Amino acid sequence: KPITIIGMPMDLGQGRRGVDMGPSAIRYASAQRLLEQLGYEVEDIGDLPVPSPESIQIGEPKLKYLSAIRQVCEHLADTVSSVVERKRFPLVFGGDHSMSIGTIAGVSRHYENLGLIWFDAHGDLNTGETSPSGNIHGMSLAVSLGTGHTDLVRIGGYFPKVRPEHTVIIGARELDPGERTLIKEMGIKVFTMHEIDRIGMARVMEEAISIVSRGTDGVHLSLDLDGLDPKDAPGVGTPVPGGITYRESHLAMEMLAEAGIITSAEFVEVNPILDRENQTAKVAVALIGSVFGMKIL
Ligand code: DIR
Ligand code: MN
Ligand code: MN
Ligand code: MN
Repeated sequence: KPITIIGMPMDLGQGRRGVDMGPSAIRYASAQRLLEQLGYEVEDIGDLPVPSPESIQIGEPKLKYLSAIRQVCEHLADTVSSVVERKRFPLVFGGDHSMSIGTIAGVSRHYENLGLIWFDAHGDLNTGETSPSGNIHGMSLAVSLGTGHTDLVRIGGYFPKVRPEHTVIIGARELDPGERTLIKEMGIKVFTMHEIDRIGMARVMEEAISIVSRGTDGVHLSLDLDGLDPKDAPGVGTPVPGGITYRESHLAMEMLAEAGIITSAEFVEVNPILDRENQTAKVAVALIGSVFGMKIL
């Protein structure tokens, strides 16, 4: 399937500068060339506009930049949706994780039941009420499941975008109290670092693939680079030690490629200002290669 790259220089959903340069960093690491070498037809439609935080009001401290995030996510949803309509694979480069509200709103429109893989150190399951930070990048999974501020939940004009039984989280190791409650209430399957240590990434992915493909007609991969260990992916705004290794993350992507289930993907939270020699964007590109079928032999 032909691929369309979309850049989302979103940085309003979190507190550190530089993540708006994530799409440039991923492009600089030669994402398009790698995909073309793998035999794909690739177009890059550039970056969507995002206002700089200096130019707008922060608004309500429990939901920082709510109104601007809603607007840019509506725009991203329409853009992603038109890519799917054109029978192309949407591959979105971020940008902080609040952008997923838009990506998923655009994709889910085209599927009866969308499966979702949330690869992250965090749950992103806060609401304005439970969030310790007021940062919307920590709320985007909750919003996609239909929980949170109505301006966000209704992006794209419908909700929820995904159901908890079609969602898995992989790599979690830092969850807030309200997020744990929501996981229990909704019955979301979470493969924490404990499960990855205990049963290994191969079995985790077998189980994850079976959950997200059961009763679904498409699967979105939302990969937060902070899911990886900060030793392998230092260029992220909220690093948490004890994460998924470079090899484990490749195995996960290779197993997704073999399963052939992924219908859209986004790689988020790459922050080149906090990085070392663009290492994190390079890891993102290597993982993109694996999801799209790159093999060692
Ligand atoms: C924290 C951090 N749970 C919050 N979340 C992050 O602010 O809601 N998500 N960093 O990626
Ligand atoms: Mn995240
Ligand atoms: Mn739908
Ligand atoms: Mn995270």
